[in-house]
Amino acid sequence: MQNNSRHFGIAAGLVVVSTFLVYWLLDSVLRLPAQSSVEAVSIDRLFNYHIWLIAFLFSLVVVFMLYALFVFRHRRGEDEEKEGEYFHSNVRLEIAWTVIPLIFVVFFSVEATRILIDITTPSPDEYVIEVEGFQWGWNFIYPETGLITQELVLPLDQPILLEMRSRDVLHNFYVPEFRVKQDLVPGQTTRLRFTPIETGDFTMVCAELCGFNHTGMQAAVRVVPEDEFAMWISGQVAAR
Ligand SMILES: [Cu+2]
Repeated sequence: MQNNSRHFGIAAGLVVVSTFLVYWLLDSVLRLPAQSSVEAVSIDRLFNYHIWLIAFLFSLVVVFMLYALFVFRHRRGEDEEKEGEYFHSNVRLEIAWTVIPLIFVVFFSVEATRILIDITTPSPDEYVIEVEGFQWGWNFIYPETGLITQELVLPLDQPILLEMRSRDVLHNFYVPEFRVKQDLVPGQTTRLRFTPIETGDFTMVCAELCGFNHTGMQAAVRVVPEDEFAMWISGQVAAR
């Protein structure tokens, strides 16, 4: 029994070391795009918790398996009939493997719900832009002026509400740097909220397989300071 807890202690230590190593490896391989919206920060935090949990669960399984394979392997000259100690049930272990996953599941449910509520709650000063998706392109309609463009220009630090409709089949609005994502559903108006926090050029891609030219269904997205946005709007209106 003394020996069992020593083996368990070593394996547990290796699980901890392996968790950090696997996390570091996944974090270096899965480089995420820049965080260019307010929402991206909390979505990435949740994503990061998942990567930690994945690193831990992977280590838990693989370390115990490899430890058993190497440390308890059959050695030359050892008794062929030798078998491990037989035991039936282990109440402490069973309680642990029920309660610990339960804590994780509850934590993830609460945290995910909290973030979902946070990123979908309307803010009072939203700037509304209508989005129309079709096979295979996008129209952006600025309701205040009736302006219709194929490039989505957004004011910096301004909460945006997209009211989205599809002319034909399912499409999906997705700018990787903003993280948020929403389907366009024929016959419905779907809404997407985010606040851009970085100026620059981005690419919006359709993220719902929608036919032959789905991969070409992209649109330029440009985030500019508020005064530049006002100038762009008046310039576009004047040029009509
Ligand atoms: Cu599409």
